[in-house]
Amino acid sequence: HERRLAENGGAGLATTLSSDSGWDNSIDYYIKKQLRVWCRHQNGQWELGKIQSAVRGKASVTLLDGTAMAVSTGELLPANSEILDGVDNLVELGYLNEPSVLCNLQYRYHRDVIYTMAGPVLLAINPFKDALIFGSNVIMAYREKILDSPHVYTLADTAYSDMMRDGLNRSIIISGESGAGKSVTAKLAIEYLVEVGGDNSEIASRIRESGFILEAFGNAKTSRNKNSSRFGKLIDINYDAKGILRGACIHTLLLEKSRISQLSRSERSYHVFYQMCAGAPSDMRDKLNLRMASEYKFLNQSGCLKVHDVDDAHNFEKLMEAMDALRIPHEDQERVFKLLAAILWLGNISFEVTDHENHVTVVIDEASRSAARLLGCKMNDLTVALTTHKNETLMLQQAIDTRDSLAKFVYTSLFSWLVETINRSLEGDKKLTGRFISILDTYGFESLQKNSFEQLLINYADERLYQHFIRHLFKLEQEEYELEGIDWKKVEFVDNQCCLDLFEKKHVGLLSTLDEVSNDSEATNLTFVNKLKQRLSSTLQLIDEKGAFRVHHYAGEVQYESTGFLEKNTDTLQSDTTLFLSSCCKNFLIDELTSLDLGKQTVGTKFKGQLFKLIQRLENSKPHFIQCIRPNAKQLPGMYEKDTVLQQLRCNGVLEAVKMSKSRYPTRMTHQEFANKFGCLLADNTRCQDSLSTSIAILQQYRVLPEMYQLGFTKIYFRADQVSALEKLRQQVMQGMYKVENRFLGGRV
Ligand code: AOV
Repeated sequence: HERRLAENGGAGLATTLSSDSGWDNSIDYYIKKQLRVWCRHQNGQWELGKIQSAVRGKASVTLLDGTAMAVSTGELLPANSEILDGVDNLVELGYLNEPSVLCNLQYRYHRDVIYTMAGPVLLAINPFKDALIFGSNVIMAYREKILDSPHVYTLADTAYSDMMRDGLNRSIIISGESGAGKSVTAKLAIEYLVEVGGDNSEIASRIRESGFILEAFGNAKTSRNKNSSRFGKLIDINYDAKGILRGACIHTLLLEKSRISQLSRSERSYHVFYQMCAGAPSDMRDKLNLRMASEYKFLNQSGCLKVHDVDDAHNFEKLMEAMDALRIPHEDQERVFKLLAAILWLGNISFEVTDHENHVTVVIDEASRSAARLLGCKMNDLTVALTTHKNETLMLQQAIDTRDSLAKFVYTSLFSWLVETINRSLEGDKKLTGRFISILDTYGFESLQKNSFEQLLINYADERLYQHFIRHLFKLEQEEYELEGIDWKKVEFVDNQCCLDLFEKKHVGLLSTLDEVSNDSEATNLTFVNKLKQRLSSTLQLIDEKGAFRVHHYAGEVQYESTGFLEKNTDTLQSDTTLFLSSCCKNFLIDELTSLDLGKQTVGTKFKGQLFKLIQRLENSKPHFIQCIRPNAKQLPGMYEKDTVLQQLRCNGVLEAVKMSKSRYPTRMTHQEFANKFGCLLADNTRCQDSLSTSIAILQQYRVLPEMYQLGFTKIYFRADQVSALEKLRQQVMQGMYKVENRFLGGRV
């Protein structure tokens, strides 16, 4: 009876909440045995209790604290028994309803156990404090299997061991909302993978230090995360055939550039600016004419210059050390800081209106002089570049946009140069070949008060990754079962293909529409909105005439303000500014910079291209998934907000993955393989001609329970651990320890 209940209860979240078939009939059983149930309060929270009596849909329940409650039986759900409190893998839970899952994770979280397996997926709940479960000693313990509880180290170890066993590349894909802990988790995985690769301490330390540099240049404080990655990255860790670390290579996804010139309230620009302003030694300050962060408009506009518990000056020292560790030459380092200071001074440049048509000229002051000097150009060239376009004098707003665009261009080019430089340093002595484990850490889903083009791209990337997740965990497997004609109850999951089509469809998708409008020089934001109107779909909803629209993402609905989309997508000023840079600069990285980013593609198309390349790399490897969860919105330790967790569990597909692994057939072999391998277990006179009949004879003779396997058209599918007993027997036969007889053995294997 309990098993039947467990099967019903394990049928997944949606079903358990709407209809727990079998549950109604078993309430008497729960009363008789005084088993625990979940009881929903009026405030929506679930609490544990025991049913005392139930009549016509009304139950009287005693909660664990002794309080009596009268509820409708619809507000009750079966709870798992105490022995299942805090299980390592959610698959072990008989009931997989929402309160059971939430409670299991909470039970662990309050004991500082932040990792739990959800079938094949590792869940990581952000502790927002040092959980003291990381570092060399812990790595060693996991490596030597002294510890084997769910952990990012266990997952990394499996990826490494699997790669060594079969020689195939692996990937570790880390998802979760902004602030859920993806970057920290990626760092821990890398730490482990570097350590197990032994023996190459030089490369190992370069990989570690490169993370710090990229963080300084690519991370910033946002409203949701004080160290938010504003770019996506895939890092390939490379090993030789013996499993020794050889090098690494980093691929990045578009850095958010608007942050250079525009900050939302209480957010910061990239860490490196504050680090430099706070920590540069005096000779460097003189050379760069450097001031404190509060004196630069690009930094002081948001009213936030410091991050709690972060020592920018100290981090600047660490940054310099990291650059040294990567052997970035000192001249290049100097150039980098010169460009950073130039960007800050650019932001302080102001304009003077010279006529009634609002045409402007640059104010010649400390800001413009410093910017010109640091960029290495003549004052006049800078003035011309900032105030004219195709020989026409610009108006105030255009000049400001040109100035900001120049600053953004220099920064993003600098970032690309840095990634290339880091990659050269991580490449080791030869070109990287051999095996890889790739770790993917991108920006997480964002739904802010005001969402713009940047959020649109970030959330699009998140959709693509979710599709990768469901493709590997559900789609491919279920397709195979269908093709093989297996009797299989389909696991329902949210397929976001519709939303991806909205973005990607040729000619009519969001990105194509945006490009089409961007290419039309007469077009305005309204043109874009009107085009959207014609192409609306079920996942897109237009909100107002100004161009606000809503997209139904798998992770939630987001409203975007389309103002500025066209400009951000085309980056029209780029070719002019690039021309200026290449004509005026002598002693900089700028030669490299200008050659880097000259493509004529729109930002959206380029982003899509980069994203596809990353996904393609992932497709060529076997994936391991980690889902990070943000337990509260305040970034505080010890605070587990059930609603916040639930909202993430409901859309990230994890519970469906558990359900899937409960009913999966993980071991599979073709009839031929099975017959060849285990044919030796049949006596000569029971062997058959064809592999299917041989396979059936083996299964019958050794009485493998019918629910433990399924016969497909070409393959046999087994539940977990079913083949190992046959495997053992086979070995005994091979070693002559077991003789196959021409009769049934009379027992199950
Ligand atoms: P994210 O990568 O998911 O956000 P982070 O990895 O930056 O999130 O984590 C946010 C913050 O949570 C970190 O700065 C740490 O303070 C804390 N944290 C996360 N994981 C751990 C851990 N395992 N142990 C201790 N503290 C942790 V974004 O990059 O915004 O999408 O773009």
